[in-house]
Amino acid sequence: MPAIRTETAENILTITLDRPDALNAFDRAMKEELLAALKSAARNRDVRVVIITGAGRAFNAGQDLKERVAADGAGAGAAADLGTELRERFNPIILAIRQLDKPVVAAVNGVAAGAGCSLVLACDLVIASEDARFLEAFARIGLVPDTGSTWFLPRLIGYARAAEMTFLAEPMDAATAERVGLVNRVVPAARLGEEARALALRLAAAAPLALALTKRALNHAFESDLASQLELEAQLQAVAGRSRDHAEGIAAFIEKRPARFSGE
Ligand code: T3D
Repeated sequence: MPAIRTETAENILTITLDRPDALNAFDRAMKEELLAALKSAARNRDVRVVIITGAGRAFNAGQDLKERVAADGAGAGAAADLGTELRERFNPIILAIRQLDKPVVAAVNGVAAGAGCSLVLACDLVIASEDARFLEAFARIGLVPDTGSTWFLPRLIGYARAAEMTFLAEPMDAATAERVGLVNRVVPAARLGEEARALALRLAAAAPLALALTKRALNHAFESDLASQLELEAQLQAVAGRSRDHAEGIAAFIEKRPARFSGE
């Protein structure tokens, strides 16, 4: 059985992590299927936005610890080279999200723990149900936060909060996550699907090339000094300024009508 479900409609690819009995924990199949879906989204011009969500009551509980124990035999984790697992299976997913030149929205329906929390942090926008919880679970099992958590967390919520969240490994509720800037907005559980879709539709109607170039600029922002970032903006704007979408945006403004962007 596939570990994820995918559906494309109205230029939105929805990826549903689909192992609800294991709280959608990452087994080998889920890692491979999620990476394949993201790569396919990169190639597919019909896809303008990606939503990642979870089936059942959880978003994702991180690495499947039962699969890890089964793979290690009685050694309960001691045998696996987790560095290799990260380099070969988890990290490519995070890089695929950051390098995808389309917005990725996490629709967090429940608990996001371990690498599941990291997955949320890597997305461009996060919309969370009131039931969502965010747990940097790693310290509970004697591990270091991985899959990008140590990179994203201090940038998103500051060092002190990142240290508290990772050292103490206590869940953060949705309201707190919204207040500290870990998520964009919190909505009632029953409305998560429609709110995520409404947000994705707005993104799908925006100029695709402009969003792609904007994501590229934002990706660089934390790494560059002001002068370099100003130069990058100038280079990207030169590209955007030559696009049909820019001409269409201006025409739509003058003609007082909604713009129809093609991505060209
Ligand atoms: O190993 C490597 O490859 C290195 C990379 C590591 C990346 C990581 O993600 S490490 C972190 C791994 N994740 C965790 O440590 C989280 C483990 N889960 C939990 O702490 C809790 O389940 C939750 C806080 C997420 C939710 O708690 P709760 O009380 O709502 O649910 P529960 O009763 O604990 O879990 C429900 C079922 O899901 C249960 O199965 P059962 O007893 O009904 O058959 C539980 O075992 C299963 N489950 C939950 N998390 C995982 C899992 N099964 C396998 N792996 C899991 N991660």
